[in-house]
Amino acid sequence: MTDKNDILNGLANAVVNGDKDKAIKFAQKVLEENIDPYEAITDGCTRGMHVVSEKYDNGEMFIPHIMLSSEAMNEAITVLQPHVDVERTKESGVAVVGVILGDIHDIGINLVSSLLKSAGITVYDLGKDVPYEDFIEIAKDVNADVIGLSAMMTTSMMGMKDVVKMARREIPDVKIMIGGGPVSRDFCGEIGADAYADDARDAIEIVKEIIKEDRRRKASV
Ligand code: B12
Repeated sequence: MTDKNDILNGLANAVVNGDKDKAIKFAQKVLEENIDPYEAITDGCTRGMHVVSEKYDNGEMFIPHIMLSSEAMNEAITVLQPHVDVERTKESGVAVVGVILGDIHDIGINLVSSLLKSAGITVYDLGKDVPYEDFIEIAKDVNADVIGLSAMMTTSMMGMKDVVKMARREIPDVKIMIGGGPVSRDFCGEIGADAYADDARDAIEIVKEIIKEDRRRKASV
């Protein structure tokens, strides 16, 4: 039996050090010791990534190192994510998600996307650096209920406003949910988006609620 804190600290350190093998090893230990895998993602991997960010801000770490940390984090998430306990929705629903144009930070949206799939939602994940009109075209083609937009930079997040405008014009029934580091509930209100979540688990609950509400509304007309 190993102490939970040691395992979560080990995972965080593996991310900080960009050590893929250790990240996988500690992620496996999380499962062996029945630690909540989502807690390990937030309190292990993401905590490690915050340390990386601070070191980057202080000039102690540079981009090549952050890339190694990102890879280590992704490896750990690949082991942990299938075991995250997500309640499946009874209704079927469709989401189109992606990281907005000019932005290549996709760790967060990958997590949102895979948890949505685990919850039973059909997900079209457009990846990163996605042109605004692609969100609209694909959402139209697949008859989406929700578009999930991610941005990690103060510059790229401004494009969310354009996507909301285009969506209102072309697919007014589709709800727009936004998230990512610099995004906030206030910003969501300012650009006229429908929902904001600061974490993948909250995002799943919001999407389920949007779909439930939509089906209720359609049944009553
Ligand atoms: C990893 C990282 C990188 C990696 C990205 C690898 C990858 N595949 O994603 C690499 C090294 C490539 C990179 C590059 C750059 N980066 Co960088 N990066 C980071 C870092 C350290 C961590 C981001 C991360 O993955 N966090 C972990 C995940 C799990 O958290 P998350 O993304 O926030 O996601 C959660 C929530 O936000 C939410 N969520 C996310 N998306 C969505 C979407 C929806 C719909 C919902 C509901 C919820 C939701 O749920 C997620 C899970 O719970 C951040 C620092 C930070 N503190 O965030 C800087 C940071 C984002 N990067 C930054 C910068 C400046 C850059 C570069 C421009 C650097 C450069 N000079 O080249 C380039 C950008 C290139 C580009 N065009 O995008 C800045 C942005 C500053 C700003 N205000 O705009 C930051 C904040 C660093 C800093 N302190 O300055 N980066």
